[in-house]
Amino acid sequence: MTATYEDILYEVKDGVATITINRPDKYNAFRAQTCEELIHAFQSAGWDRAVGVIVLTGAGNKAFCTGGDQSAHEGQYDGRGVIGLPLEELQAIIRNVPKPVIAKVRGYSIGGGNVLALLCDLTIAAESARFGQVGPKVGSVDPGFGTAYMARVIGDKRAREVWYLCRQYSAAEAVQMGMANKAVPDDELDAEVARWCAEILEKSPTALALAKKSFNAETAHITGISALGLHAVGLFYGTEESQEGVRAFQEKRKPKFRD
Ligand code: 2NE
Repeated sequence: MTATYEDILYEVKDGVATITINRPDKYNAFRAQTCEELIHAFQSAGWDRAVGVIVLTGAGNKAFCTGGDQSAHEGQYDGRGVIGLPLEELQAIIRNVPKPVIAKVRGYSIGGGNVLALLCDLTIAAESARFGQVGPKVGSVDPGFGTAYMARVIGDKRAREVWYLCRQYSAAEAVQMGMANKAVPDDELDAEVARWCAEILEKSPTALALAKKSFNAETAHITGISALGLHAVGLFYGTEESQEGVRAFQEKRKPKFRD
């Protein structure tokens, strides 16, 4: 069955499934429907024997993904799940598909979008890429894979800096801190990712699946932290403090959290 998607593009070619978030006017932010479609596409690619590697990317050159769609967010997002997004399922499927997933990052990789890139097995970035978290600037946080797993990937002190200061980091800085594997000039990104895919496709699929599952096993407990944390975030979204963060972003002004 071929699925019809509105928010994403899905293509399988020469053993590579490419999943593209296709909302460039929203800097590829995800709404609930985007998450549902991504889950479906990852499930299709994950169990399609013709697919050996999955690439996640964003349409256009402005952004890979900028997290939850703030225009679909008024105390909650617009779908199911404790925060109105099936985010736990989306994060889980990226980890659970028995194939390497590569994040191909151009432009902004921000907020919940950066957590998706973090969860991919590998990240290849264009030099234009900008990485960062914005949750505490907009009354949110991703307290599970966004925080605890990030600390596992880039180190505890660095992860706290990323979340507490909400700065942006260049592609070169992301490589230096271990948030990305490689940075290349923008016009070489597609070819570089294709080379990584070709090398992976030469390897034993079962050995790769076992390697991926064994890497994941060590951080499997974060699923519990995430479930608990996102329930708390669902409650936080009902507060004036969180809603001030969303309003400030929509009104393009600094939030007044301490009034
Ligand atoms: C991405 C960034 C840094 C870009 O900044 P700048 O200054 O270059 O552009 P601007 O004007 O902020 O954004 C350009 C256009 O893209 C839209 C903006 O509203 C703007 O639209 P127009 O005014 O031109 O019409 N845009 C960008 N990101 C959007 C988004 N996520 N949703 C809807 N529209 C978006 C800057 O825009 C930025 O910092 N964006 C962050 C947005 C954000 O708050 N994301 C959610 C974080 S929380 C999250 O993802 C999350 C979580 O933490 C926990 C659980 C689940 C989700």
